[in-house]
Amino acid sequence: MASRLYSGRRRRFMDRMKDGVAIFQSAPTASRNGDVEHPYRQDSDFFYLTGFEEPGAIAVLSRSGRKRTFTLFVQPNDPEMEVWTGRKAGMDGAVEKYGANEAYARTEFAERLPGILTNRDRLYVRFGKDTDFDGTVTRAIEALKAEARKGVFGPWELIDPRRILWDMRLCKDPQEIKALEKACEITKAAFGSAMRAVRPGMGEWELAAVVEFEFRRRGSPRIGFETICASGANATTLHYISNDSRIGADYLVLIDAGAEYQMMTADISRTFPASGRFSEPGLTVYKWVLEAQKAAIAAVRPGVTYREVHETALNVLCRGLKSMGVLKGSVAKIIEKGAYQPFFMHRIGHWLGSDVHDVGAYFDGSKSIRLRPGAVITIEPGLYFPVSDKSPEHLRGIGVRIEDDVLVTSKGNRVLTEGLPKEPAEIEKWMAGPDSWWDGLKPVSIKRG
Ligand SMILES: [Mn+2]
Repeated sequence: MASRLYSGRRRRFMDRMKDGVAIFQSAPTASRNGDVEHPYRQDSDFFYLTGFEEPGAIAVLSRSGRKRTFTLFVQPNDPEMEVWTGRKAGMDGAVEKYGANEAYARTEFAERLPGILTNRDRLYVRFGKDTDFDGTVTRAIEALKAEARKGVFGPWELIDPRRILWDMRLCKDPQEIKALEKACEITKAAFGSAMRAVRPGMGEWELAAVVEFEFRRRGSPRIGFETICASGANATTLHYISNDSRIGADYLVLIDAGAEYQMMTADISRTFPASGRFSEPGLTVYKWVLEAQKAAIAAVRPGVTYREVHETALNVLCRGLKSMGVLKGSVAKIIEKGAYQPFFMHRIGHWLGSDVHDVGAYFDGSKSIRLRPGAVITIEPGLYFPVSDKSPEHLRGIGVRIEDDVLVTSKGNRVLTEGLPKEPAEIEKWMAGPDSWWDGLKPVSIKRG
């Protein structure tokens, strides 16, 4: 079943490539310390085309007229090693489970590559990630060129396959959307729990643990990126991940986190008061960010440029900065001079998918790209007032970001993270909810009835 999904993607990739060979490499393993490795996660491109999650693999796609083949090089079965590491797919699994036409041991790749490339015009390959792999490929090409007098040639054209693949990955297929919906559902539940679990005086690390605990127990194998749990002035650091301060009673807490599910990650930010009640001046800042976020979401539809969505939010934020007395002059002038930049220094959002900052172009030449149905974009305006004399005194230490995940549909958009409170009154009501998260801990992995 699942293998059909990946064979469909391979077919669509090969439809777009010219006659030739395309080679993809799995993600490398990474040493952590001693003989311990970091948890393994497959390369997003490799997974997209193969569904194969083991390290030490290479996929070869070949197109020659109407003939198309898929070859996998994998780690062979090794009963002695598998006592330690668990069962591997091996060559049989590569064929039976992953739909390869042929499968070989990874160790045979260098030896077989010249044969694979013989008299093929084009090679689609990504260089620059692994010098051993790069060397193997370039040696094979040079070896074939050395045989020119025998009528043998190797690929003349080297093409980066990401040009095709990243365009494919930008517009999600139904299975990707389904996985993303589940990732969003898990992430929403975790944020809901965190809002009810927060207590003044608690460590940011503990609140971050609540979020990740909810991710894991709801079936997410891993986080999509490091959890940001930033209270008070820490929220003015965009990618604050040390999560090692205590949450003050009058602080706002900014959580930016995402669960991964079937290799797709959600990415949500919410900002809420540790006390459960918003207070000034944080509330006013919050309301402006929320208005900007809603305006930007409303602007998301096919044909609109990324830049237009960004500027929709930017306009509202600049009106807010003016209204709060942070900046003076007309909104047009504020934007022209970039006077808002100390307080809003990032863009409206990014493509979302298998990578949190997902692949796909933002520009077509020098022009901002137009949104296409199937693309998923985060909409995450923020206002940040670092503790410095650049910020007005009464706003120092306030950081607010509100982020939802928005699918571009044929007619407009669908917010995949819909339903997680973000209106101030909704947040307060949710946080005052009757059941304490701490008392209500029950397993979710046991199905009853
Ligand atoms: Mn984001």
